[in-house]
Amino acid sequence: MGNPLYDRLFGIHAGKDTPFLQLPDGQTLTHAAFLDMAARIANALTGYGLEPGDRVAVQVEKSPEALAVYAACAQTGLVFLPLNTGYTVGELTYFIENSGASLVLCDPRIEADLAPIAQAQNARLETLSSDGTGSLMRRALGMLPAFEPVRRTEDDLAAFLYTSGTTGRSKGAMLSQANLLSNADTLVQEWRFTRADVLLHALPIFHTHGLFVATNVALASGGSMIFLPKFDLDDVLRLMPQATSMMGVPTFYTRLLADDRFTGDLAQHMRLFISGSAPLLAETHERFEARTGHRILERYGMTETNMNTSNPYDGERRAGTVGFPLPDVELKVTDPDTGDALPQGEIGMIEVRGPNVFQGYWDMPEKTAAELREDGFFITGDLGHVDADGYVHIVGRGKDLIISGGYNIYPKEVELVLDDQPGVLESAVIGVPHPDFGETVLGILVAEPGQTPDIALIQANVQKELARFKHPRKLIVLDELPRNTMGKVQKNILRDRYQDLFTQA
Ligand code: MLC
Ligand code: AMP
Repeated sequence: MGNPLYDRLFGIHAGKDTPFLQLPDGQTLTHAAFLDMAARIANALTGYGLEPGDRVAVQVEKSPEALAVYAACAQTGLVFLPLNTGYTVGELTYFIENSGASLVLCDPRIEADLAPIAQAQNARLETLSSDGTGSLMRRALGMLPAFEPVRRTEDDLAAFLYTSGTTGRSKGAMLSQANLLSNADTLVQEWRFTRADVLLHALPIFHTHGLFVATNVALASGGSMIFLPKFDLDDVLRLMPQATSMMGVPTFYTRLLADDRFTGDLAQHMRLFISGSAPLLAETHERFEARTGHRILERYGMTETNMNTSNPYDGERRAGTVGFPLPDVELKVTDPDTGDALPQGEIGMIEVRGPNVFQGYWDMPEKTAAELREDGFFITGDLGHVDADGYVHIVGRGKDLIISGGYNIYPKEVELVLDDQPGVLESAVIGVPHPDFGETVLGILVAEPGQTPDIALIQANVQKELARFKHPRKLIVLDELPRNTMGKVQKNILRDRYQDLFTQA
Protein backbone atom coordinates (compact mmCIF):
# COMPACT_ATOMS: atom_id res chain seq x y z
CA MET A 1 0.00 0.00 0.00
CA GLY A 2 2.74 2.46 0.95
CA ASN A 3 2.19 6.16 0.68
CA PRO A 4 1.10 7.00 -2.90
CA LEU A 5 1.82 10.74 -2.74
CA TYR A 6 5.26 10.34 -1.30
CA ASP A 7 6.16 7.34 -3.42
CA ARG A 8 5.03 8.91 -6.67
CA LEU A 9 6.37 12.42 -6.20
CA PHE A 10 9.43 11.89 -4.06
CA GLY A 11 10.21 8.21 -3.62
CA ILE A 12 11.23 7.29 -7.13
CA HIS A 13 14.16 9.65 -7.12
CA ALA A 14 15.72 8.40 -3.88
CA GLY A 15 19.45 8.03 -4.12
CA LYS A 16 19.69 9.93 -7.38
CA ASP A 17 22.51 12.38 -7.70
CA THR A 18 20.71 14.34 -10.38
CA PRO A 19 20.09 18.02 -9.72
CA PHE A 20 16.69 18.97 -8.36
CA LEU A 21 16.90 22.61 -7.28
CA GLN A 22 19.15 25.23 -8.77
CA LEU A 23 19.23 28.42 -6.68
CA PRO A 24 19.85 31.94 -8.03
CA ASP A 25 23.32 32.06 -6.44
CA GLY A 26 24.34 29.01 -8.49
CA GLN A 27 24.09 26.45 -5.67
CA THR A 28 22.48 23.16 -6.62
CA LEU A 29 20.64 20.61 -4.51
CA THR A 30 20.37 17.06 -5.81
CA HIS A 31 17.23 14.96 -5.46
CA ALA A 32 19.07 12.87 -2.89
CA ALA A 33 20.15 15.90 -0.85
CA PHE A 34 16.60 17.26 -0.94
CA LEU A 35 15.20 13.93 0.26
CA ASP A 36 17.74 13.76 3.07
CA MET A 37 16.58 17.18 4.20
CA ALA A 38 12.91 16.13 3.98
CA ALA A 39 13.58 12.96 5.99
CA ARG A 40 15.33 14.92 8.72
CA ILE A 41 12.36 17.29 8.88
CA ALA A 42 9.96 14.32 8.94
CA ASN A 43 11.83 12.97 11.95
CA ALA A 44 11.63 16.37 13.62
CA LEU A 45 7.88 16.64 12.95
CA THR A 46 7.07 13.23 14.40
CA GLY A 47 9.39 14.07 17.30
CA TYR A 48 7.05 16.96 18.10
CA GLY A 49 4.35 14.36 18.69
CA LEU A 50 2.35 15.14 15.55
CA GLU A 51 0.05 12.41 14.22
CA PRO A 52 -1.09 11.67 10.65
CA GLY A 53 -4.01 13.92 9.75
CA ASP A 54 -2.81 16.80 11.98
CA ARG A 55 -2.61 20.15 10.22
CA VAL A 56 0.71 21.97 9.81
CA ALA A 57 0.12 25.68 9.11
CA VAL A 58 3.13 27.14 7.32
CA GLN A 59 3.83 30.81 6.60
CA VAL A 60 7.46 31.02 5.54
CA GLU A 61 9.46 32.46 2.66
CA LYS A 62 10.13 30.29 -0.35
CA SER A 63 13.27 28.19 0.14
CA PRO A 64 14.45 24.60 -0.38
CA GLU A 65 13.73 23.95 3.30
CA ALA A 66 10.16 25.26 2.92
CA LEU A 67 9.62 22.86 0.02
CA ALA A 68 11.13 20.03 2.06
CA VAL A 69 8.47 20.67 4.72
CA TYR A 70 5.88 19.80 2.05
CA ALA A 71 7.74 16.56 1.29
CA ALA A 72 8.04 15.82 5.00
CA CYS A 73 4.28 16.30 5.48
CA ALA A 74 3.62 13.85 2.64
CA GLN A 75 5.99 11.38 4.27
CA THR A 76 4.50 11.67 7.75
CA GLY A 77 0.84 11.84 6.64
CA LEU A 78 0.46 15.38 8.00
CA VAL A 79 -1.84 17.82 6.23
CA PHE A 80 0.25 20.59 4.68
CA LEU A 81 -1.37 24.01 5.00
CA PRO A 82 0.70 26.69 3.27
CA LEU A 83 -0.23 30.35 3.76
CA ASN A 84 0.46 33.49 1.74
CA THR A 85 3.52 35.27 3.14
CA GLY A 86 1.65 38.57 2.82
CA TYR A 87 -0.98 37.71 5.44
CA THR A 88 -1.06 39.87 8.56
CA VAL A 89 -1.10 38.37 12.05
CA GLY A 90 -4.85 39.05 12.21
CA GLU A 91 -5.44 37.09 9.02
CA LEU A 92 -3.19 34.25 10.22
CA THR A 93 -5.12 33.97 13.47
CA TYR A 94 -8.23 32.96 11.57
CA PHE A 95 -6.44 30.24 9.60
CA ILE A 96 -4.77 28.79 12.68
CA GLU A 97 -8.03 28.73 14.62
CA ASN A 98 -10.23 27.50 11.79
CA SER A 99 -7.92 24.67 10.76
CA GLY A 100 -7.18 23.59 14.32
CA ALA A 101 -3.51 23.42 13.34
CA SER A 102 -1.28 21.36 15.65
CA LEU A 103 1.89 23.02 14.44
CA VAL A 104 2.46 26.56 13.22
CA LEU A 105 5.67 27.16 11.30
CA CYS A 106 6.47 30.84 10.81
CA ASP A 107 9.25 33.26 10.04
CA PRO A 108 11.26 34.08 13.20
CA ARG A 109 10.29 37.74 12.69
CA ILE A 110 6.69 37.12 13.68
CA GLU A 111 7.25 34.40 16.25
CA ALA A 112 6.54 36.71 19.19
CA ASP A 113 3.30 37.96 17.60
CA LEU A 114 2.05 34.45 16.92
CA ALA A 115 3.07 32.91 20.24
CA PRO A 116 -0.14 33.82 22.14
CA ILE A 117 -2.31 32.72 19.21
CA ALA A 118 -0.58 29.35 18.90
CA GLN A 119 -0.74 28.91 22.66
CA ALA A 120 -4.47 29.65 22.79
CA GLN A 121 -4.92 26.99 20.13
CA ASN A 122 -2.66 24.55 21.93
CA ALA A 123 -0.50 24.45 18.81
CA ARG A 124 3.25 24.12 18.78
CA LEU A 125 5.13 27.07 17.27
CA GLU A 126 8.38 26.61 15.37
CA THR A 127 10.35 28.87 13.04
CA LEU A 128 12.00 28.72 9.63
CA SER A 129 13.60 31.71 7.97
CA SER A 130 14.37 32.27 4.31
CA ASP A 131 18.03 31.26 4.82
CA GLY A 132 17.00 27.92 6.28
CA THR A 133 17.78 28.81 9.90
CA GLY A 134 15.30 28.70 12.78
CA SER A 135 14.11 26.21 15.36
CA LEU A 136 12.79 23.61 12.89
CA MET A 137 16.08 23.12 11.06
CA ARG A 138 18.08 23.32 14.31
CA ARG A 139 16.20 20.26 15.42
CA ALA A 140 16.05 18.59 12.00
CA LEU A 141 19.80 18.80 11.43
CA GLY A 142 20.33 16.57 14.46
CA MET A 143 18.01 13.92 13.04
CA LEU A 144 18.71 10.94 10.80
CA PRO A 145 18.39 11.54 7.05
CA ALA A 146 16.08 8.56 6.65
CA PHE A 147 12.40 8.13 7.41
CA GLU A 148 10.05 5.28 6.54
CA PRO A 149 7.00 6.95 4.98
CA VAL A 150 3.83 6.56 7.01
CA ARG A 151 1.25 4.35 5.26
CA ARG A 152 -1.50 6.33 3.59
CA THR A 153 -4.13 5.76 0.93
CA GLU A 154 -5.05 7.98 -1.98
CA ASP A 155 -8.19 9.00 -0.11
CA ASP A 156 -6.26 10.48 2.79
CA LEU A 157 -5.99 14.25 2.98
CA ALA A 158 -2.71 15.74 1.84
CA ALA A 159 -3.27 19.50 2.02
CA PHE A 160 -5.58 22.33 2.94
CA LEU A 161 -5.48 25.44 0.81
CA TYR A 162 -7.54 28.39 2.03
CA THR A 163 -9.53 30.25 -0.54
CA SER A 164 -11.35 33.44 0.27
CA GLY A 165 -15.11 33.52 0.03
CA THR A 166 -17.90 35.85 -1.00
CA THR A 167 -18.86 36.45 2.62
CA GLY A 168 -15.32 37.49 3.50
CA ARG A 169 -14.59 34.28 5.45
CA SER A 170 -11.93 32.04 3.93
CA LYS A 171 -12.66 28.36 3.41
CA GLY A 172 -10.16 25.53 3.75
CA ALA A 173 -10.29 23.40 0.60
CA MET A 174 -9.44 19.81 1.58
CA LEU A 175 -7.30 18.07 -1.04
CA SER A 176 -6.66 14.35 -0.98
CA GLN A 177 -3.58 12.54 -2.23
CA ALA A 178 -5.61 11.37 -5.23
CA ASN A 179 -6.61 14.95 -6.07
CA LEU A 180 -2.98 15.99 -6.31
CA LEU A 181 -1.64 12.85 -7.94
CA SER A 182 -4.25 12.52 -10.66
CA ASN A 183 -3.61 16.09 -11.77
CA ALA A 184 0.19 15.80 -11.59
CA ASP A 185 0.18 12.68 -13.78
CA THR A 186 -2.22 14.22 -16.27
CA LEU A 187 -0.24 17.44 -16.59
CA VAL A 188 3.10 15.66 -17.01
CA GLN A 189 1.60 13.79 -19.94
CA GLU A 190 -0.36 16.64 -21.46
CA TRP A 191 2.56 19.06 -21.29
CA ARG A 192 5.22 16.42 -22.11
CA PHE A 193 7.40 16.95 -19.06
CA THR A 194 10.42 14.63 -18.75
CA ARG A 195 13.57 14.27 -16.69
CA ALA A 196 15.29 16.55 -19.16
CA ASP A 197 13.11 19.49 -18.18
CA VAL A 198 14.39 22.44 -16.20
CA LEU A 199 11.44 24.48 -14.97
CA LEU A 200 12.00 28.17 -14.26
CA HIS A 201 10.07 28.42 -10.99
CA ALA A 202 9.41 32.01 -9.90
CA LEU A 203 5.92 31.52 -8.42
CA PRO A 204 5.12 31.43 -4.72
CA ILE A 205 4.78 27.92 -3.28
CA PHE A 206 1.75 28.61 -1.09
CA HIS A 207 -0.84 28.38 -3.89
CA THR A 208 -2.07 25.77 -6.34
CA HIS A 209 -0.10 27.18 -9.26
CA GLY A 210 3.41 27.19 -7.76
CA LEU A 211 2.95 24.11 -5.57
CA PHE A 212 0.56 21.60 -7.09
CA VAL A 213 1.02 22.53 -10.72
CA ALA A 214 4.63 23.66 -11.09
CA THR A 215 6.36 21.74 -8.29
CA ASN A 216 4.34 18.54 -8.55
CA VAL A 217 4.86 18.39 -12.31
CA ALA A 218 8.60 18.84 -11.88
CA LEU A 219 8.66 16.17 -9.17
CA ALA A 220 6.46 13.69 -10.99
CA SER A 221 8.55 13.96 -14.15
CA GLY A 222 11.86 13.69 -12.30
CA GLY A 223 13.02 16.99 -13.76
CA SER A 224 14.64 19.92 -12.01
CA MET A 225 13.77 23.50 -11.17
CA ILE A 226 15.54 26.82 -11.17
CA PHE A 227 14.04 27.83 -7.85
CA LEU A 228 13.76 31.62 -7.46
CA PRO A 229 12.49 33.15 -4.21
CA LYS A 230 10.15 35.36 -6.24
CA PHE A 231 9.58 36.75 -9.74
CA ASP A 232 12.61 38.97 -10.12
CA LEU A 233 12.85 40.15 -13.72
CA ASP A 234 16.66 40.32 -13.71
CA ASP A 235 16.98 36.77 -12.36
CA VAL A 236 14.40 35.45 -14.79
CA LEU A 237 16.16 37.04 -17.76
CA ARG A 238 19.57 35.84 -16.55
CA LEU A 239 18.51 32.26 -15.92
CA MET A 240 16.05 31.64 -18.74
CA PRO A 241 18.78 30.37 -21.11
CA GLN A 242 19.32 27.48 -18.67
CA ALA A 243 15.65 26.53 -18.51
CA THR A 244 13.37 24.55 -20.80
CA SER A 245 10.00 25.71 -19.49
CA MET A 246 8.28 28.32 -17.35
CA MET A 247 4.89 28.60 -15.67
CA GLY A 248 3.55 31.97 -14.68
CA VAL A 249 0.63 34.29 -14.13
CA PRO A 250 -0.09 36.80 -16.93
CA THR A 251 1.87 39.52 -15.06
CA PHE A 252 5.06 37.48 -15.64
CA TYR A 253 4.48 37.68 -19.38
CA THR A 254 3.54 41.36 -19.51
CA ARG A 255 6.60 42.22 -17.40
CA LEU A 256 8.86 40.23 -19.73
CA LEU A 257 7.37 41.89 -22.79
CA ALA A 258 7.86 45.34 -21.27
CA ASP A 259 11.62 44.72 -21.10
CA ASP A 260 13.75 45.05 -24.27
CA ARG A 261 16.27 42.56 -22.89
CA PHE A 262 13.65 39.85 -23.36
CA THR A 263 14.41 38.78 -26.92
CA GLY A 264 13.59 35.85 -29.16
CA ASP A 265 17.18 34.64 -28.67
CA LEU A 266 16.75 34.43 -24.93
CA ALA A 267 13.68 32.23 -25.31
CA GLN A 268 14.94 30.33 -28.32
CA HIS A 269 15.65 26.97 -26.76
CA MET A 270 12.68 27.09 -24.34
CA ARG A 271 10.24 24.27 -24.92
CA LEU A 272 7.15 25.64 -23.25
CA PHE A 273 5.63 28.73 -21.64
CA ILE A 274 2.45 28.17 -19.63
CA SER A 275 0.07 30.79 -18.23
CA GLY A 276 -2.81 30.61 -15.81
CA SER A 277 -4.50 31.82 -12.60
CA ALA A 278 -5.94 34.86 -14.38
CA PRO A 279 -6.98 35.67 -17.95
CA LEU A 280 -4.15 36.15 -20.41
CA LEU A 281 -5.14 38.89 -22.83
CA ALA A 282 -5.19 37.72 -26.44
CA GLU A 283 -3.04 40.78 -27.16
CA THR A 284 -0.32 39.54 -24.74
CA HIS A 285 -0.47 36.12 -26.38
CA GLU A 286 0.05 37.66 -29.80
CA ARG A 287 2.81 40.04 -28.76
CA PHE A 288 4.61 37.16 -27.08
CA GLU A 289 4.48 35.08 -30.22
CA ALA A 290 5.66 37.99 -32.35
CA ARG A 291 8.66 38.53 -30.04
CA THR A 292 9.68 34.93 -29.41
CA GLY A 293 7.93 32.65 -31.87
CA HIS A 294 6.39 30.80 -28.88
CA ARG A 295 2.67 30.46 -28.38
CA ILE A 296 1.92 30.57 -24.66
CA LEU A 297 -0.09 27.57 -23.51
CA GLU A 298 -2.99 28.82 -21.37
CA ARG A 299 -4.74 26.58 -18.88
CA TYR A 300 -7.51 27.07 -16.30
CA GLY A 301 -7.75 25.86 -12.75
CA MET A 302 -8.59 26.76 -9.20
CA THR A 303 -7.76 25.94 -5.60
CA GLU A 304 -10.66 23.51 -5.23
CA THR A 305 -9.98 21.59 -8.42
CA ASN A 306 -6.35 22.01 -9.42
CA MET A 307 -6.30 22.15 -13.23
CA ASN A 308 -9.48 21.67 -15.25
CA THR A 309 -8.65 22.59 -18.82
CA SER A 310 -5.62 23.20 -20.97
CA ASN A 311 -4.80 24.30 -24.45
CA PRO A 312 -3.15 21.48 -26.38
CA TYR A 313 0.59 20.86 -26.46
CA ASP A 314 0.30 19.74 -30.08
CA GLY A 315 -2.42 21.48 -32.00
CA GLU A 316 -3.70 25.00 -31.91
CA ARG A 317 -3.19 27.00 -28.71
CA ARG A 318 -6.05 29.37 -29.17
CA ALA A 319 -5.56 32.86 -27.69
CA GLY A 320 -8.33 34.03 -25.38
CA THR A 321 -9.40 30.45 -24.56
CA VAL A 322 -8.36 28.01 -21.84
CA GLY A 323 -8.40 25.00 -24.14
CA PHE A 324 -10.08 21.63 -23.62
CA PRO A 325 -11.15 19.77 -20.48
CA LEU A 326 -8.23 17.61 -19.30
CA PRO A 327 -8.55 13.83 -19.61
CA ASP A 328 -10.80 12.53 -16.79
CA VAL A 329 -12.25 16.01 -16.18
CA GLU A 330 -15.89 16.44 -17.19
CA LEU A 331 -16.94 20.01 -17.84
CA LYS A 332 -20.43 21.36 -18.45
CA VAL A 333 -21.97 24.78 -18.78
CA THR A 334 -25.19 25.22 -16.83
CA ASP A 335 -27.95 27.71 -16.25
CA PRO A 336 -26.84 29.48 -13.04
CA ASP A 337 -30.43 29.57 -11.75
CA THR A 338 -31.62 26.04 -12.51
CA GLY A 339 -28.36 24.10 -12.80
CA ASP A 340 -29.58 22.56 -16.07
CA ALA A 341 -27.00 21.94 -18.78
CA LEU A 342 -27.10 24.54 -21.56
CA PRO A 343 -26.76 23.83 -25.29
CA GLN A 344 -23.24 24.06 -26.70
CA GLY A 345 -22.17 27.63 -27.32
CA GLU A 346 -24.38 29.28 -24.69
CA ILE A 347 -22.83 31.20 -21.84
CA GLY A 348 -23.44 29.89 -18.33
CA MET A 349 -21.86 28.58 -15.16
CA ILE A 350 -18.87 26.28 -15.61
CA GLU A 351 -19.13 23.08 -13.55
CA VAL A 352 -16.46 20.38 -13.35
CA ARG A 353 -16.20 16.82 -12.08
CA GLY A 354 -13.24 14.47 -11.87
CA PRO A 355 -10.53 12.97 -9.67
CA ASN A 356 -9.06 16.47 -9.34
CA VAL A 357 -12.09 17.89 -7.51
CA PHE A 358 -11.51 18.50 -3.79
CA GLN A 359 -13.16 16.77 -0.84
CA GLY A 360 -15.08 19.77 0.49
CA TYR A 361 -14.43 22.76 2.76
CA TRP A 362 -13.03 21.99 6.18
CA ASP A 363 -15.67 22.24 8.87
CA MET A 364 -18.14 24.04 6.56
CA PRO A 365 -20.71 21.47 5.43
CA GLU A 366 -23.23 24.10 4.27
CA LYS A 367 -20.66 25.86 2.07
CA THR A 368 -19.55 22.51 0.70
CA ALA A 369 -23.15 21.53 -0.09
CA ALA A 370 -23.76 24.89 -1.80
CA GLU A 371 -20.84 24.51 -4.21
CA LEU A 372 -20.17 20.79 -4.57
CA ARG A 373 -23.17 18.89 -5.92
CA GLU A 374 -24.02 15.43 -4.67
CA ASP A 375 -23.25 14.03 -8.11
CA GLY A 376 -19.68 15.33 -7.80
CA PHE A 377 -19.91 18.43 -10.01
CA PHE A 378 -18.24 21.50 -8.53
CA ILE A 379 -19.82 24.88 -9.30
CA THR A 380 -16.77 26.96 -10.18
CA GLY A 381 -18.31 30.43 -10.08
CA ASP A 382 -16.76 31.14 -13.50
CA LEU A 383 -18.96 32.00 -16.45
CA GLY A 384 -18.08 30.68 -19.87
CA HIS A 385 -18.98 28.75 -22.97
CA VAL A 386 -17.58 26.01 -25.14
CA ASP A 387 -17.06 26.88 -28.80
CA ALA A 388 -17.85 24.67 -31.78
CA ASP A 389 -14.32 23.23 -31.72
CA GLY A 390 -14.55 22.34 -28.04
CA TYR A 391 -12.36 25.16 -26.67
CA VAL A 392 -13.54 26.54 -23.34
CA HIS A 393 -13.85 30.33 -23.08
CA ILE A 394 -14.10 32.09 -19.72
CA VAL A 395 -16.10 35.27 -20.20
CA GLY A 396 -16.59 36.47 -16.66
CA ARG A 397 -17.23 35.52 -13.08
CA GLY A 398 -20.48 34.78 -11.35
CA LYS A 399 -18.61 35.36 -8.09
CA ASP A 400 -17.69 38.86 -6.96
CA LEU A 401 -13.95 38.31 -7.20
CA ILE A 402 -10.93 40.42 -8.11
CA ILE A 403 -7.75 38.74 -9.40
CA SER A 404 -4.69 40.96 -8.98
CA GLY A 405 -1.42 39.56 -10.32
CA GLY A 406 -2.84 36.06 -9.83
CA TYR A 407 -3.97 36.65 -6.22
CA ASN A 408 -7.68 36.46 -5.44
CA ILE A 409 -9.40 39.15 -3.44
CA TYR A 410 -13.03 38.98 -2.42
CA PRO A 411 -14.36 42.55 -2.23
CA LYS A 412 -16.50 41.74 0.81
CA GLU A 413 -13.45 41.19 2.98
CA VAL A 414 -12.07 44.63 2.08
CA GLU A 415 -15.50 46.28 2.36
CA LEU A 416 -15.90 44.97 5.91
CA VAL A 417 -12.65 46.70 6.89
CA LEU A 418 -13.53 49.94 5.06
CA ASP A 419 -17.04 50.09 6.54
CA ASP A 420 -15.47 50.08 10.01
CA GLN A 421 -13.34 53.16 9.36
CA PRO A 422 -14.01 56.51 11.05
CA GLY A 423 -16.22 58.80 8.97
CA VAL A 424 -17.22 56.01 6.56
CA LEU A 425 -20.90 55.20 6.14
CA GLU A 426 -20.48 52.44 3.56
CA SER A 427 -18.16 51.22 0.86
CA ALA A 428 -17.99 49.27 -2.38
CA VAL A 429 -14.84 47.55 -3.58
CA ILE A 430 -14.37 46.73 -7.24
CA GLY A 431 -11.69 45.43 -9.57
CA VAL A 432 -10.55 47.68 -12.42
CA PRO A 433 -8.05 47.01 -15.22
CA HIS A 434 -4.39 47.51 -14.29
CA PRO A 435 -1.46 47.39 -16.73
CA ASP A 436 0.78 45.28 -14.46
CA PHE A 437 -1.56 43.26 -12.24
CA GLY A 438 -4.30 42.74 -14.86
CA GLU A 439 -6.85 43.92 -12.34
CA THR A 440 -6.45 45.97 -9.19
CA VAL A 441 -8.51 46.92 -6.15
CA LEU A 442 -10.42 50.21 -6.07
CA GLY A 443 -12.34 51.31 -2.98
CA ILE A 444 -15.34 53.63 -3.19
CA LEU A 445 -16.40 55.27 0.06
CA VAL A 446 -19.51 57.14 1.12
CA ALA A 447 -18.93 59.49 4.05
CA GLU A 448 -21.07 59.65 7.18
CA PRO A 449 -23.21 62.79 6.97
CA GLY A 450 -21.13 65.87 7.70
CA GLN A 451 -17.83 63.97 7.86
CA THR A 452 -14.74 63.89 5.66
CA PRO A 453 -12.96 60.54 5.84
CA ASP A 454 -9.20 60.80 6.41
CA ILE A 455 -7.91 58.74 3.46
CA ALA A 456 -4.32 58.46 4.74
CA LEU A 457 -5.54 57.21 8.11
CA ILE A 458 -7.84 54.70 6.45
CA GLN A 459 -5.05 53.37 4.25
CA ALA A 460 -2.85 52.99 7.33
CA ASN A 461 -5.59 51.08 9.15
CA VAL A 462 -6.20 48.82 6.16
CA GLN A 463 -2.48 48.07 6.13
CA LYS A 464 -2.64 46.72 9.67
CA GLU A 465 -5.52 44.40 8.92
CA LEU A 466 -5.10 43.09 5.40
CA ALA A 467 -2.28 41.65 3.30
CA ARG A 468 -0.72 44.23 0.97
CA PHE A 469 -2.09 42.70 -2.23
CA LYS A 470 -5.66 43.27 -0.99
CA HIS A 471 -5.19 47.01 -0.34
CA PRO A 472 -7.19 49.39 -2.51
CA ARG A 473 -4.68 51.13 -4.79
CA LYS A 474 -6.94 54.16 -4.54
CA LEU A 475 -9.88 55.31 -2.41
CA ILE A 476 -12.53 57.55 -3.93
CA VAL A 477 -15.27 59.30 -1.96
CA LEU A 478 -18.73 59.57 -3.57
CA ASP A 479 -21.95 61.13 -2.30
CA GLU A 480 -23.77 57.84 -2.75
CA LEU A 481 -23.41 54.43 -4.36
CA PRO A 482 -25.43 53.60 -7.48
CA ARG A 483 -28.20 51.14 -6.55
CA ASN A 484 -30.87 49.26 -8.44
CA THR A 485 -34.54 49.28 -7.45
CA MET A 486 -33.90 46.38 -5.06
CA GLY A 487 -31.31 48.52 -3.28
CA LYS A 488 -28.37 46.41 -4.48
CA VAL A 489 -25.15 48.29 -5.27
CA GLN A 490 -24.60 48.33 -9.02
CA LYS A 491 -20.93 47.51 -9.18
CA ASN A 492 -21.08 47.23 -12.97
CA ILE A 493 -21.79 50.98 -13.15
CA LEU A 494 -18.81 51.69 -10.92
CA ARG A 495 -16.58 49.35 -12.93
CA ASP A 496 -17.58 51.11 -16.17
CA ARG A 497 -17.02 54.54 -14.67
CA TYR A 498 -13.52 53.78 -13.39
CA GLN A 499 -12.30 51.28 -15.96
CA ASP A 500 -9.62 53.62 -17.34
CA LEU A 501 -8.36 54.89 -13.99
CA PHE A 502 -5.07 52.95 -14.04
CA THR A 503 -4.67 52.20 -17.73
CA GLN A 504 -4.74 55.69 -19.23
CA ALA A 505 -1.24 56.91 -19.96
C1 MLC B 1 2.73 42.00 -4.81
N1 MLC B 1 2.02 43.12 -4.56
C2 MLC B 1 0.83 43.01 -5.12
C3 MLC B 1 0.81 41.75 -5.76
N2 MLC B 1 2.01 41.16 -5.54
N3 MLC B 1 -0.23 43.83 -5.16
C4 MLC B 1 -1.30 43.43 -5.83
N4 MLC B 1 -1.38 42.24 -6.47
C5 MLC B 1 -0.34 41.38 -6.44
N5 MLC B 1 -0.41 40.20 -7.03
C6 MLC B 1 2.42 44.31 -3.83
C7 MLC B 1 3.77 44.22 -3.20
O1 MLC B 1 3.58 43.85 -1.86
C8 MLC B 1 4.31 45.63 -3.34
O2 MLC B 1 3.80 46.45 -2.38
C9 MLC B 1 3.75 46.10 -4.62
O3 MLC B 1 2.55 45.31 -4.78
C10 MLC B 1 4.60 45.95 -5.79
O4 MLC B 1 5.38 44.81 -5.65
P1 MLC B 1 6.13 44.14 -6.83
O5 MLC B 1 7.58 44.05 -6.44
O6 MLC B 1 5.80 44.74 -8.11
O7 MLC B 1 5.43 42.75 -6.75
P2 MLC B 1 6.10 41.41 -6.92
O8 MLC B 1 6.72 40.97 -5.66
O9 MLC B 1 6.94 41.47 -8.15
O10 MLC B 1 4.85 40.47 -7.16
C11 MLC B 1 4.02 40.55 -8.29
C12 MLC B 1 3.80 39.14 -8.80
C13 MLC B 1 3.36 38.27 -7.60
C14 MLC B 1 2.73 39.17 -9.87
C15 MLC B 1 5.09 38.58 -9.38
O11 MLC B 1 2.19 38.83 -7.04
C16 MLC B 1 3.15 36.84 -7.96
O12 MLC B 1 4.08 36.07 -7.98
N6 MLC B 1 1.91 36.46 -8.20
C17 MLC B 1 1.54 35.08 -8.46
C18 MLC B 1 0.35 34.70 -7.66
C19 MLC B 1 0.02 33.23 -7.78
O13 MLC B 1 0.87 32.36 -7.70
N7 MLC B 1 -1.25 32.92 -8.03
C20 MLC B 1 -1.70 31.56 -8.22
C21 MLC B 1 -2.95 31.29 -7.39
S1 MLC B 1 -3.49 29.62 -7.69
P3 MLC B 1 4.39 47.91 -2.11
O14 MLC B 1 4.13 48.08 -0.67
O15 MLC B 1 5.83 47.88 -2.47
O16 MLC B 1 3.59 48.82 -2.98
C22 MLC B 1 -4.76 29.81 -8.80
C23 MLC B 1 -5.26 28.59 -9.48
C24 MLC B 1 -4.70 28.55 -10.86
O17 MLC B 1 -5.17 30.87 -9.08
O18 MLC B 1 -5.45 28.43 -11.84
O19 MLC B 1 -3.47 28.66 -10.95
P1 AMP C 1 -8.05 30.49 -6.93
O1 AMP C 1 -9.29 30.50 -6.13
O2 AMP C 1 -6.96 31.35 -6.39
O3 AMP C 1 -7.61 29.13 -7.14
O4 AMP C 1 -8.42 31.13 -8.33
C1 AMP C 1 -9.17 30.42 -9.26
C2 AMP C 1 -9.81 31.35 -10.23
O5 AMP C 1 -8.82 31.95 -11.06
C3 AMP C 1 -10.73 30.65 -11.17
O6 AMP C 1 -11.99 30.37 -10.59
C4 AMP C 1 -10.80 31.63 -12.32
O7 AMP C 1 -11.71 32.67 -12.03
C5 AMP C 1 -9.39 32.20 -12.34
N1 AMP C 1 -8.55 31.61 -13.38
C6 AMP C 1 -7.63 30.63 -13.28
N2 AMP C 1 -7.04 30.39 -14.47
C7 AMP C 1 -7.62 31.23 -15.36
C8 AMP C 1 -7.46 31.49 -16.75
N3 AMP C 1 -6.56 30.85 -17.49
N4 AMP C 1 -8.25 32.43 -17.32
C9 AMP C 1 -9.16 33.10 -16.60
N5 AMP C 1 -9.35 32.93 -15.28
C10 AMP C 1 -8.60 32.00 -14.66
